Amino acid sequence: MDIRKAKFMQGFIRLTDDAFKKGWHERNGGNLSYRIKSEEIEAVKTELNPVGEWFDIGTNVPSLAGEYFLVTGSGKYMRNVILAPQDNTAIVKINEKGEKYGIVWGLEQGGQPTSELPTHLANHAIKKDLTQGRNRVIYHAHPANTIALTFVLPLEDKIFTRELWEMATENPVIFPEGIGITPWMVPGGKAIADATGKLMKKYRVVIWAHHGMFVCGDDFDEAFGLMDTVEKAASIYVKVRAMGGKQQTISKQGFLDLAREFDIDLNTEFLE
Ligand code: 2HA
Ligand code: ZN
Repeated sequence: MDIRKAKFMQGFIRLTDDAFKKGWHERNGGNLSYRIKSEEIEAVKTELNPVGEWFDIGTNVPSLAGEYFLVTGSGKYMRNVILAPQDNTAIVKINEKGEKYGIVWGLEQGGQPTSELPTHLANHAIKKDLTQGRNRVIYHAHPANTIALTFVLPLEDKIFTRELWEMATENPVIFPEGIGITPWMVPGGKAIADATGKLMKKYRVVIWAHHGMFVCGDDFDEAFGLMDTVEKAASIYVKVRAMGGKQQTISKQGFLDLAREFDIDLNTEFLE
């Protein structure tokens, strides 16, 4: 089967195209990865090349040994994925120690997987374990309102979570565990991967100050929906601040009632 026609590729492409149109991916900003199911890789096996060269991941992910990932390419543009996935994405295989990757498909005009590969794979390893294998998508974008908030709010999980919960009644249902924030860090390496991974053990959304956001999901809809929800909340917050600030909001009791009615495990630490 032509890999470009595979359902997982179609889902991947739809996310990149929708997300570009949302304005979250200027130039080569952002990146996406998907942990391919064994039956999906089996169906396209004849299209894959043998690994030519093994490259260091830059972090250790033994629990991902032997797994295949579809990832965006470093320096490639999200808006071009739909036109030529074979040039702008790659399928990589992880070696048996979880220390190296090899390219088995894509990047036909040359290139490497996303510069944020260490963060993507570290997060995949954490989420695969925490969800008994259900989580398959890790996604990074540069949505403007969320980034704007990191210049005006204290960089604390509790403050971001509470403000963004307040901005839309159903937000606590969508991210009941809250949101993690890292201080500004140099992108692309093990340090930011470790910092993000630490937060991803508790949350499904991590904001990188003055840079962007990482989310995860069992599928493309969940990951895209989570990014969209947080960014929409941030856009409401920006409007509220621009109109002179909150005059009223949802009460602590309101959140507790919501949690009870919707039967969600709300992180009540953030209500204090
Ligand atoms: O340019 O977004 O964080 C890709 C990125 C790096
Ligand atoms: Zn980025």
